[in-house]
Amino acid sequence: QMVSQGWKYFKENFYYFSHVQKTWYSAQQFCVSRNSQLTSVTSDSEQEFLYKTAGGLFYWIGLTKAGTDGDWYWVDETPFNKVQSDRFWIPGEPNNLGNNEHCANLKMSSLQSWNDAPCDHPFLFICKRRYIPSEP
Ligand code: 2F8
Ligand code: CA
Repeated sequence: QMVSQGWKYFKENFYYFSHVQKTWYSAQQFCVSRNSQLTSVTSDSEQEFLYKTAGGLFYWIGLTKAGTDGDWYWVDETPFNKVQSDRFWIPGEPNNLGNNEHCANLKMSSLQSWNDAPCDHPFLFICKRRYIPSEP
């Protein structure tokens, strides 16, 4: 049923690749309205699934900055592992261009695919919702 609405299943989660562009927070609100959140990324296989499905288009993911130190965190409350996540940034990113790039998107069709960009810029976006099939 979710599949017929465009959701794609991968390893215990459903993912929704939007066809319209929204700002980061508006995208997150849309995801929440669909019982989901902007996607976290916690493994090579998940990153590979996402960039291959993204097909080179730019998509917001659920990574943004908090606090005075500007530490990155996942909006779905998955703990952000900086050491394990560093390899997913495009070389030279995050560069906080114009001191105004506090949200991250998937930009390249590669394991090194993340860029930080202005949160108020409209991009496509990816929602993620946990789904574990249970016995009937
Ligand atoms: O060259 C990398 C640089 O490219 C763009 O700025 C020119 C990106 N801006 C947006 O996506 C809005 C930067 O984030 C990126 O670092
Ligand atoms: Ca950047």
